[in-house]
Amino acid sequence: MNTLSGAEAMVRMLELYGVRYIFGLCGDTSLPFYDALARRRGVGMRHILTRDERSAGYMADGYARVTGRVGVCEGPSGGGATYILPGLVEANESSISVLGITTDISTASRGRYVLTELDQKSLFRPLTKWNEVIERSDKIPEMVRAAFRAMTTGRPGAAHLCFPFDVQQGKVSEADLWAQPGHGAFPAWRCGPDPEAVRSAATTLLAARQPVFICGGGVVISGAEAELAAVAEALDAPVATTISGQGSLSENHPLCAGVVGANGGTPETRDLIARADLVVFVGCRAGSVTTERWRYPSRGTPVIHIDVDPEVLSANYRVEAALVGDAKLALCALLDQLSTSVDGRPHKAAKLVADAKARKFAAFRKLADETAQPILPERIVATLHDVLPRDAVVVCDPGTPCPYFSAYYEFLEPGRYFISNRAHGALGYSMSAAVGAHFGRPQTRTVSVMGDGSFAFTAGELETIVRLGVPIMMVVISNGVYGWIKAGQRAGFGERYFSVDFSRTNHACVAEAFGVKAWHVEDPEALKPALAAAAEHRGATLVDIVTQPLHEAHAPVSEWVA
Ligand SMILES: Cc1ncc(C[n+]2csc(CCOP(=O)(O)OP(=O)(O)O)c2C)c(N)n1
Repeated sequence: MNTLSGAEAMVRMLELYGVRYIFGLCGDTSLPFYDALARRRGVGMRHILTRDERSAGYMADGYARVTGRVGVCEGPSGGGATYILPGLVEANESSISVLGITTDISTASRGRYVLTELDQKSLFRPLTKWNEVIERSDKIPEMVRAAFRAMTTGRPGAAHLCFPFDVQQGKVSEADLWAQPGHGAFPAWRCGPDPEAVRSAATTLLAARQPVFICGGGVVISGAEAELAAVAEALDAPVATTISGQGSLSENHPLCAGVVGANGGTPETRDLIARADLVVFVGCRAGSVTTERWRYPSRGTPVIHIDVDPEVLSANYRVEAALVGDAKLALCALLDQLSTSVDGRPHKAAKLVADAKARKFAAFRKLADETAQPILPERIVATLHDVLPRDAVVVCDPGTPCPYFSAYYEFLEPGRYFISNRAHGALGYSMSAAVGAHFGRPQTRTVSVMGDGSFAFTAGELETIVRLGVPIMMVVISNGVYGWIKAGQRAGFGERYFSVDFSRTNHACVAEAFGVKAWHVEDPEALKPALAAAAEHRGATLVDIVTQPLHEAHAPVSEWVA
């Protein structure tokens, strides 16, 4: 019988699942695992060494979002485990398949006050879809299979595997190493909805005069963009999206109404929802931001809801029809049902959408053309749209970037071109997620847009970017303030500004010190040349832009508190 060490078996299992990159940071409890990785150098996975385990988690997340493949990150026991956690939580709540491996002290040393000892299983229990400690080396293959099965089937999510030191050193039979085909990518083993629910949904839809779709992240995760377009066209229905749902339909499709909700929605897009006599939520939780605290649509509006997770359906709205299943299969089934009954419906939705967008973009354009100083966020969005290729991947942090890009940046291709960490919105996500996205789609221009608050959370990864030659473009919206919170103090707390301002940093100088080519821009006329040069440069770039703070801006935000 051929045997391998536990660490070798783990590496081989990940390879069998098609894992090409593993993002992580070293530690003493990881030494056998690193040695096994070292011995597969050049043949197996590539290890991407990060400067913070949080970043490793976010890189795995960004990689998974653009590829649809499981992202993998790793970190050591104790502090490493606590630091990798934010990446797993965000992925889990955003329905993205990310595996986090934390190494651990030996099982035999537990309870003896060994440095770094921590109950890692309990730490991850409420925050992951699947979570186990591997207690014995011979269990490694089946544990890895269980983790991949859980991450990729049903509602995708994150898994945590705790990998103790002695388990890494034990023996595993080579004959036990096999992977379930199809579980390296998500969603796997798709399930379709009850045909009776599909018939009921079709009848309700055909009786509606002005149905509107609101799509969440589930459409792009499921790859249901073509099916969505076909159903919307058959029904002549506008399609709005949540922030995560951007890319469900190309922004230049005549039925694409853009983002709705408190963060990125505008009065014009809200109006389309207010007029609807039926709303269809697809792969969307109908949460507080999307619905502006359940006001748009109003509670009385009839709702059809499609989601892979039955817990989501009817959580916030009473539903006329509940389609439990994968978005692609559900829309396909709906299309089949509709195609037998749709007959010459009046084509008025495209005009409604075009009018709403014309009004929204007229107001935007006026601000984008202003040459005020500090530079307006509108000008940054418009200029980036001008200089970036249409297939650029844009990763946005909370603060100014997320609502502004959601409202006004037009993604002209259907699919995953926009990424933001909408589950928990932790500052400092976008730089690392952009690195991961670059590894997933290396031929594409990947851009991270962050506030100066976010920059300070993640600046250490500039070293990773330079060391590995990752050619991402970074944009820092520099306003010297936690702007989102200051805007909240202005809107709801009598402008009693408290503990939100910080001093301005020259982020271009910081980036240059790491070896990144950088520009510092204060003059609105200098913005386009700097962004264009950064977009064209072949290596990593950073453009630091002194920007109007959010509390003074015309932000597309109707509520500052979620
Ligand atoms: C880790 C974390 N801590 C706190 C918050 C709360 N928060 C949301 S937006 C924001 C301000 C963001 O500031 P900055 O990155 O400078 O962007 P700006 O709002 O100024 O554009 C804060 C503190 C958060 N989202 N994440």
